[in-house]
Amino acid sequence: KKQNLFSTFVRGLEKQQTACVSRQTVDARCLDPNRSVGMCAKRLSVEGNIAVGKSTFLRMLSSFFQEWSLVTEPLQKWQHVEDSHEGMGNLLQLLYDDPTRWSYTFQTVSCMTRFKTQIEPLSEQFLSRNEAVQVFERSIYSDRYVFAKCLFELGHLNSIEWAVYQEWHTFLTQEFEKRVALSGIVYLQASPEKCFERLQRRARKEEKTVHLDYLQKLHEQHESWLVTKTTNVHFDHLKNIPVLVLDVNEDFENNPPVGEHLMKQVRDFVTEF
Ligand code: UDP
Ligand code: D5M
Ligand code: MG
Repeated sequence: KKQNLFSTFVRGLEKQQTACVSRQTVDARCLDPNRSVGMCAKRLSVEGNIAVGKSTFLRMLSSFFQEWSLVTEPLQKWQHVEDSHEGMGNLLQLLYDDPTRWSYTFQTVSCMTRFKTQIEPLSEQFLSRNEAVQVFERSIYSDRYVFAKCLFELGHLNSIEWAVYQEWHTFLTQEFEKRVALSGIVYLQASPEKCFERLQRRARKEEKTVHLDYLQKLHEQHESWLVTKTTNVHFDHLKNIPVLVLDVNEDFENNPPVGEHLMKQVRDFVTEF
């Protein structure tokens, strides 16, 4: 079953690659030898712990920067995975109910859906703008350097699953390197306690069993990857990527001056590259 998922995934990627290559031939900005293929737009990911406020932040970006393209996390796809026997399966629920059984499967599906969204071709109309900016909620990189790594360290991925995962993640990321590369990362940083408070307020049914200590572990993974940079990353384009760290402990959703200040920081960050 895992193998089937994987071959469907690779076939899907191949189809999308053909579509994007033909689109790129008509986009003059992509033909500029100084702009690498797939980097026709400035591409950012918004990273951060569960319930820190990423989706809220993307909604705010979409109202401040109406021309930008915002791509939210494909969460609904994980909640409705086709199951030929049972109809639909909720992989997020399965993951939290039995992480040791489902972590590897979850990583294949979450990474596959993120790959698909990251390599999705952009419309010519969008690319022809003076400033084409695309923002993703998380990325194939946080999948690996935050979640998969954390689940391995917690023992929910065994060493064989972790090795297999890393092998295909490296292979696909290298194959699609320019198409999945990002120009920058915005890291929404808050204490695990603040995230836990927001997680409880949001009360997503699958996340009832998420405890503070899991958020603490994920927080440490984000800090090692994006702040202290002690995580060993395997891709050159990711090693020196600009990172904007935004402290979002203070409520920005219901506090316009705080929200506006964050938006301005993103605006300045984007104009830097
Ligand atoms: N939230 C909040 N204040 C903020 C940002 C978010 O109260 O400044 C709330 C938001 O309304 C939601 C919860 O925190 O109930 C989690 O936010 P979101 O779903 O955006 O987090 P994500 O998991 O996407 O990071
Ligand atoms: O993230 C949505 C939910 O999905 C949250 O419960 C974390 C979970 N998630 C996202 N990516 C992964 C990976 N790769 N492994 C395990 N769990 C994951 P939210 O932060 O609420 O937008
Ligand atoms: Mg979200």
